[in-house]
Amino acid sequence: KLSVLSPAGSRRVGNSKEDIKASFLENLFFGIGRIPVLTTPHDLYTALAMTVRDRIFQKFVLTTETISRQDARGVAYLSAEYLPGPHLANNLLNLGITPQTREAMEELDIDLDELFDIEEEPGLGNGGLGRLASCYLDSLATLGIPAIAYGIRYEFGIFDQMIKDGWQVELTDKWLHYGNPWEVVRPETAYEVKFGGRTEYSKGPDGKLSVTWIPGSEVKGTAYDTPILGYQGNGAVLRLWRAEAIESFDFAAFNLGDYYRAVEAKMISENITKVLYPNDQALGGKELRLKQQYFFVTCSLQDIMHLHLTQGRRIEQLHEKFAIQLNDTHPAIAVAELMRLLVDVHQVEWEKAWHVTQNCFAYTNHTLLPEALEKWPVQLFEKVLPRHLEIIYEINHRFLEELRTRYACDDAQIARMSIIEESGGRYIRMAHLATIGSHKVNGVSAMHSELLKKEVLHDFAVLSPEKFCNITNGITPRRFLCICNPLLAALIDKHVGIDWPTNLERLKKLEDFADDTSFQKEWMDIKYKNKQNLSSQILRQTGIELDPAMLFDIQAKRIHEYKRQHLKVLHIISLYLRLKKGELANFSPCTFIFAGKAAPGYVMAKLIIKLINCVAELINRDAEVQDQMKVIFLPDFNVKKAQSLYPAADLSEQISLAGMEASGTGNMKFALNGALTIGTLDGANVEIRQEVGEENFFVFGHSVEQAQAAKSSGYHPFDIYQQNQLLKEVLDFLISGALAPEDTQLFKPLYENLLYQDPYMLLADFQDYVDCQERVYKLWLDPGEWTRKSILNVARMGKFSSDRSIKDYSDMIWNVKPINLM
Ligand code: 26Q
Repeated sequence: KLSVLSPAGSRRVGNSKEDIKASFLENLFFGIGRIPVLTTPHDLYTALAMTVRDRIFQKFVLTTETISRQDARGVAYLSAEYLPGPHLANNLLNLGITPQTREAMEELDIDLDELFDIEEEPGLGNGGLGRLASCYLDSLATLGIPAIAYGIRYEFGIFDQMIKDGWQVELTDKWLHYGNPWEVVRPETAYEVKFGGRTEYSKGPDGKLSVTWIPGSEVKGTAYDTPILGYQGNGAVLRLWRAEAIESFDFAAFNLGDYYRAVEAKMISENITKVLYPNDQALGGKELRLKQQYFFVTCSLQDIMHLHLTQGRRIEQLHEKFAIQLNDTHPAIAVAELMRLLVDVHQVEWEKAWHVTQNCFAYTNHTLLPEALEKWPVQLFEKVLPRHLEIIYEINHRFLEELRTRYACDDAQIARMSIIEESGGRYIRMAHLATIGSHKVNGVSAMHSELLKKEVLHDFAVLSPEKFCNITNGITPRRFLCICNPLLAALIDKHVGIDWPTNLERLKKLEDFADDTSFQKEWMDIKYKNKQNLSSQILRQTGIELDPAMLFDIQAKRIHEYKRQHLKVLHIISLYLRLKKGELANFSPCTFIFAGKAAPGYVMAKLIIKLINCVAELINRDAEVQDQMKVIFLPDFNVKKAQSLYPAADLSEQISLAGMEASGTGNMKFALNGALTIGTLDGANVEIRQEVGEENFFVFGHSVEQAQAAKSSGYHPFDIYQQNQLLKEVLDFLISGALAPEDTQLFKPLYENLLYQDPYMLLADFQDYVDCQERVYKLWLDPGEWTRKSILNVARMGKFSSDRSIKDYSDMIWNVKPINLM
């Protein structure tokens, strides 16, 4: 008899200033239960979050209702990582109630921006891949495509970064410390997860062989739901799994009456979702990581099957109702797990099950780096997932048989394509499992998708070319323009109308104003204000004062050798040395800002952070260059910090060695906020340059082909060092003692790596980079021309909306459509 509540007119979901104020006060009283004098700023934040949550739930319940009524085909997005960023501002924007909420708070003497500042963001990812998943969920919700995003509710997300003495120090993330008002726990939505043990074969009464997996241990995964509201309308859900102990899971211990060991094992079982692995380009092989992956995959697949079956459908039709996307290989065990659930649990025949599996899954690859391709030692697999190893062997056996008979492949090719790597230890190649088990495989930029077919998955692409496609990454313009750059968003509203956040191609209209000097003036003023705003944040955080009139040159991303933050450092040192010698003729005063975390075990990346801070220390203290340059390392880069960096950038650094960055998405966020890009022909840079026009993009460096040619004909960085006077001076400066007087050898490892190996070819690109920067400084001297290019960049970024990406996925891979809100 319960029908969906539609509390129209109810204060609890009313959208007027008065309604919001009334429910805020109610939540403060009934939801927090504090007397006024004891109310903390955090209480105010929570009360407002509760106020917003009520309004989200109203919309959310309606969307869910519509989806189930229409029996629509939907998407299940499987990702080990999400980086949603702060929820409050985003939800206010999507509900369309930011202005009246601000006023309601003002009437209570509360500054809404201060409440925004209080929110701890969920750091449930490392970087690009996790943030992409969140942009995609935002677009799925906005477009009204039925979607559930599945993942892991890490108790400790990505570490907080502090800088001590110039070195990165990691602190544990405590995002749940004050509770999380945005999620609801669903204790009745929980599934059992088995690990280890062995398999047993038995013949049933019908003579069929059936397999039983007798686990060594078992845990339970409980669902935690966060409703994700789309812009002005629909909703999707982020369902994260938390590992919990179940009674009697350590059978052996219980039978022996070893109570203490059983309790200890209980604690161990809850470890599975304790912490996010902070590596962004895999350093795999860890048992707990494999358990995390399997844990969230089986919970998600069991949940999908449950949803499917409770709608009264047959299990053999699963692929007709669900498209399941694998965000990289982290959830690739899903291929074997779905086969197990279908064959062992639901007694579906192998061939039928395989048809369902292949038609459900599609796989997105995010990397070409060989060291980042996930592979698991067979032994470890056998220990943790014995039944899955058998299933993978069977999948592989059938696949290799087909290669032999249908495609007449030779042994060498069969060895190359096998799921099992046999040379030098036996490993399971997760990319092969994902590719074989999917009906589509995509790369994340045009260039990356081509390289994927040419290199990493070449054999597969030759045999099944129709399986491969490209879907260039995108970013949500709601968070990365409306929220982070309200002044620019308002200016755009005024000149192109208000529907650009969901039709980003509308920005084209800005081209009409690119030459308009009064528009240029407004554009510059906004950039200046955004730079002022960032400067005051940096002053608060680092004590360093910046001049917003300087060119703000920013590189913000994970610290990685392939991303070449140290190339930027070499360039800064070169400028400094030339300035000191009075050799720098046309230079524009510059503030160089770095931000990003290094994986805690990545020694070279941490040394690069130390190097940046040593260079900053030297330059910022040198009175002679005070008006010319400043260097900042902004600690603890996360989504919130990112939102104040992008709008303040004049120049965006996208300088990875060509062929290394699958796509990049920071490149898009900077350009959408009016930064010009200096970049290599790598990842999505290629497409950004194509869109904004070659004349509005600073390109430099070796192309992929040139880099490969240089490497195969024998790359000798030492020769370049000897031949380039400036470069030699810069590199020698690293070990001169000027940077680290107390330890002159500190940067020797970096120095030697560059001179004798230089795997990412910094030396090969150095001079071209320096020359290209000179062109940047020359343009900066002409503010009108710079601004014209900045406007054109924004105007031509339409392609990079994640709405476009999601439409591409929907048409090319998922075959799904928006629900009908009728
Ligand atoms: C795997 C196994 C064990 C431990 C950690 C991992 C792991 C975790 C995260 C491996 C990789 C990642 C993240 C990768 C990532 O962020 N890749 C980036 O994805 C972006 C979105 O497609 C691209 O724009 C970037 O170019 C790509 O580097």
